[in-house]
Amino acid sequence: MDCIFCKIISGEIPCSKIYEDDLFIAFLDIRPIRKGHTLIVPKRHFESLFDTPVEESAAIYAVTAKVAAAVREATKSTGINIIQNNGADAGQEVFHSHIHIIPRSHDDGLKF
Ligand code: DGP
Repeated sequence: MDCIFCKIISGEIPCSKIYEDDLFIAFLDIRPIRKGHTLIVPKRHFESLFDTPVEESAAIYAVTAKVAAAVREATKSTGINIIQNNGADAGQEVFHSHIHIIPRSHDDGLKF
């Protein structure tokens, strides 16, 4: 399967990894909206939220909360957006399910 995130998970393609456990990996987004923009990715390949087992979705949220706290601390952010794009019409570009952690600050100019 030609999946860029599967290649990152297998180590075929490098990434700036900031967290890993048996089920998930977190690494910096290659096109960050803000410094510290991080992706949480299940190691098993699911296309989107809709084919991810509910237990894995629950587990990824717990990991996201933990990693988001670390990202907030590391970036000295005063806010964090948690975003998941599901489907091309929702802006999904990589069809391996993932969650974005986007650090925010007052007057950072972002509008979402
Ligand atoms: P989405 O639009 O939700 O599918 O977001 C996909 C994100 O993945 C996008 O913000 C850029 C990021 N991305 C794409 N290719 C790579 C890559 O090779 N390495 C890393 N670190 N991030 C990537």
